[in-house]
Formats: sequence, structure tokens, C-alpha cells
Amino acid sequence: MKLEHFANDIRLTTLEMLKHKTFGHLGGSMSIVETLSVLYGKHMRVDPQNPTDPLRDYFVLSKGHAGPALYATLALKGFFDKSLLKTLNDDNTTLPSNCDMNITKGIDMTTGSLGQGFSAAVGIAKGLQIQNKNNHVYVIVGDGELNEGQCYEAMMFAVKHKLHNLTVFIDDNKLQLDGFRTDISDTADFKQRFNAFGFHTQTINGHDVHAIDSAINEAKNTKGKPTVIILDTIKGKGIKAFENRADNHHMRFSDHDNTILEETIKALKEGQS
Ligand SMILES: Cc1ncc(C[n+]2csc(CCOP(=O)(O)OP(=O)(O)O)c2C)c(N)n1
Ligand SMILES: [Mg+2]
Repeated sequence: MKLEHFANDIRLTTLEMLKHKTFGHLGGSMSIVETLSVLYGKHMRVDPQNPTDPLRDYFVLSKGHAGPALYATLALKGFFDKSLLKTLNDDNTTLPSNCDMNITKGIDMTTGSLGQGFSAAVGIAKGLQIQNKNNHVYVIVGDGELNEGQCYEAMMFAVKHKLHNLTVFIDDNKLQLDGFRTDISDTADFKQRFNAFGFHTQTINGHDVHAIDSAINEAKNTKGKPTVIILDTIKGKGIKAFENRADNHHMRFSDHDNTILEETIKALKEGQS
């Protein structure tokens, strides 16, 4: 399937799930859709029939609140039945708001406490390196999440241990929970910062599947250091009326929002593969 089509289907499925629930983490789910499409549509070695296959590549969604986009991706890949998507965040669901490796097929790490997933991904990569395995580890961190000091310990360790089996994506959507990152705490340039730590760095349009594909190829061919791919993204991407709004992090949909969602869902259905 073409990666653009897969992205369209992930966005559509995620929005249908959130609309059914009537609320949820819309903004940060939408900004990672294209990255998930390229990872699961092309690069990740995974077997939906055998989610814990020791030969698989690992994926850690460190910004665990974007779980809905990952659940849509995993359901479309066949890790579990699509009907489960209607149970998002319900009591006793296997699809909680934030990712849980103990209850959801295809989730490699429990996340939601920001900063910790990055460290866990580094630990997985180090473990694979010790075992001389060539599985690759991908992790997505939020731009706001990089306010967490723990991330910088993870970065130092990853460089010191030459973890070229680790690719870090920064979802640089410029917004965090309720405002713009640069208004809250952080004004530094990610590229300069990761370069200074010793990463191989790339900055790309995070909604261009071909740019993401090339950047991952470059990361896989980089030896002796981990790679960071800084994704220039839009929080809420794909729903024009919601894009870049400081209140799109977790939305409880009004009647007006529902009309907008319905129109977007209709348009995405027309582009369905
Ligand atoms: C340690 C920790 N502190 C606070 C939170 C609450 N929280 C959830 S999402 C979020 C904002 C994250 O912003 P960003 O990383 O930019 O995510 P995105 O824009 O991709 O949604 C915060 C503060 C948390 N989950 N974990
Ligand atoms: Mg953000």
C-alpha cells in the first residue's frame, strides 16, 4: 500500500475512534500519523501474528498519550481486531489512553510518564547491542516532553554507548499541553542541542512520507552514533479548523467540533485505499 494511503487510513481510523469516545488526545495523535505510516508501512520488522517475536524491531511511543494513533496503526496492520478501537479508554479496555505493554498486542513499552519512554528505548537498544542483535529501536518523543531532564541522561548514554541501532524522532509540533513550548520553558534549537550531545541529526517535514522514508534510511546507514530525526509537524494536522490550536491537546468535542470531525472523516473516506 502506498504510504500516503496508509497515512490517510491511520488519520481516518484515529479520528473515528476519538469521535466515538467523544474526547481524547487529538492534537498529538495527528502530528505523528505520517511517521507511523512510514514505520509500520515500510521499515519496522514486525509480525502481527507474533507481536513479541525476538527478531522484531522495537517501537516506543514515549509521548504515550498519542496512543490512539498507534492503536489505529496496529489495528490496520492486523495486530488486533478493529472493533476493539471502540473500547478506547473504557473501563477494563485493552486500549487505554496511554500505552500499556502488558495489555495491548504490539505495544513494546508502557509510557505516559513523559521522559521515561526515551530512557527505556535507550535501554532496549543497549540490551540488543550487548546481544549482538541487529533489531532497530525507534522512539518518538514530544517537543514538550524534552523539557524532562531524564531525556538528557538518556541522550548522554546513547551517544557514549554508540547506539546506532537507536533512532529518535522528535515530534516538533511546537505545542505542549496548553501552550506553545517557547512561551513556557524551552527556546533552544533541537538540532544544535542534539548535535552538541553527539547525535547524527536530521530535520525534515514530518508530514512528508518520502522525507521520513529517506531520513530513516539515512539513520539505518549511520554507524557509531544514534540518530535523531526532528520532525517539523503541525499539532492537529489534517483537521484544518483544529490545527495549531493551543487547546487541541486533549479535546472534548462540542457539537460544532463534531460537525468539523464529520466533514474531515467524510473527506478522508474519499481518499481511503
Ligand atoms: C512526567 C509527566 N508530566 C506531565 C505529564 C502530563 N502531560 C501529558 S501530555 C503533556 C504535554 C506534552 O507535550 P508534548 O511532548 O509536546 O506532546 P504533544 O505536543 O506531542 O502532544 C503533559 C505535560 C505527563 N504525562 N508526564
Ligand atoms: Mg508538542
